[in-house]
Amino acid sequence: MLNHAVFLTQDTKIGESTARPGRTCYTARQKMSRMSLPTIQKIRVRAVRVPMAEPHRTASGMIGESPLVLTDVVTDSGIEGHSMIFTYTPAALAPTAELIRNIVPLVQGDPLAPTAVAEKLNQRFRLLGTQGLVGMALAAIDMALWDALAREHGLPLVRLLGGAEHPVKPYGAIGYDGVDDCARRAELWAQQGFTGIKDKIGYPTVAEDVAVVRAMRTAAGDDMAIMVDYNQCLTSAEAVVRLQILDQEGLTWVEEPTLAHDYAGHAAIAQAADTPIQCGENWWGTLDMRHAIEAGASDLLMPDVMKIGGVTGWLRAAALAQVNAIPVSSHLWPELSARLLCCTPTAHWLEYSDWWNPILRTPLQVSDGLALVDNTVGSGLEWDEEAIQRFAA
Ligand code: SMN
Ligand code: MG
Repeated sequence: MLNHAVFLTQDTKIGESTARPGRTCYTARQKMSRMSLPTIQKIRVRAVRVPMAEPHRTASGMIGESPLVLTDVVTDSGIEGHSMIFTYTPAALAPTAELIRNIVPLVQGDPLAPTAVAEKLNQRFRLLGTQGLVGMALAAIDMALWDALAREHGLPLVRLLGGAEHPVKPYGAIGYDGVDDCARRAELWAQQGFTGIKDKIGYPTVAEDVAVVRAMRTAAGDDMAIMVDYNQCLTSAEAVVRLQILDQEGLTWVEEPTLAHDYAGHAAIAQAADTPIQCGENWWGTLDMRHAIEAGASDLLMPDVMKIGGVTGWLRAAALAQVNAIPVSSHLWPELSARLLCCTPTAHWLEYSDWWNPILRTPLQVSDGLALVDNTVGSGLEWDEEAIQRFAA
């Protein structure tokens, strides 16, 4: 129940009660929450470097560990909301954490109202821009605020957003690991019941790309949905040539064949290829997404909950996808993304990843090829404090 939404209409002030006496009985806690919104009291920011069991290789570089910034918003009602930001490289870890800390004074004392805070912070950073580290810092705060708001109401995030939990379809990730390793990993995902896998390609020749795809097909079976990801490594002209060959392989999508922000280049590739083009993990905010849709750059959409602007950005992206009738998949953040996909009208695939499990007490569970969205209160993040201390940066 989003009582505060009632208070934020134009003709009522925050904290002003609109309850009509005698009509409804409220508990003391409900009365409190109708009286006033909790406010942001403090924000704790920590950096960790979480080791990965195996490095993840792509055509555009390797991820050998997870540099994460953990943000905890504490309200004056004693509620804590958590979020996690992935900085890809340790070089960006300390600056991102510092940036979030520097933003704290701008929101301290503000009501626990994520979309209002997002509007305010986006306005504050208009001159600098909200891409890059600024966007990541704002998303850290947004995601933690939504978690806190759900906890404040004693609700799972999905229910706070008006949805109902249900299992979502995950796919497993495979790196740029060559024919034998990719086939072996494809078989492992199939054995675990996964119905989709995504592999990194962009080998020196398209013949090698095809060889890897065929080896995975043989290993995983004809029913496996196979996606491939070029991680932006081709020119659009090269991509047109390669995709016309890959069109024979029955792929579910080809991801980021060229530079993520080359919408015209992606549109040309999408025109030339039959296989759906998938983009989105590098779009900063819903305006990038709108430009990509308008350009015809992508047949499918996969916003990244951090780069798209946190939960607030995701909800807007989901609405944009719905009015354009385009399927939406997720990128990393499996716990939060699974919940958001439950509230996304055109939900498609969940990208499964266990990279951040070492610091989570309740990582996302997958059973019989489905990711299970449970009804725990909040957005599904509970810290393993001992592990966080061990991996502190
Ligand atoms: C990816 C994710 C995380 C690190 C590097 C690359 C990616 C994906 O492109 O789609 O998972
Ligand atoms: Mg990708």
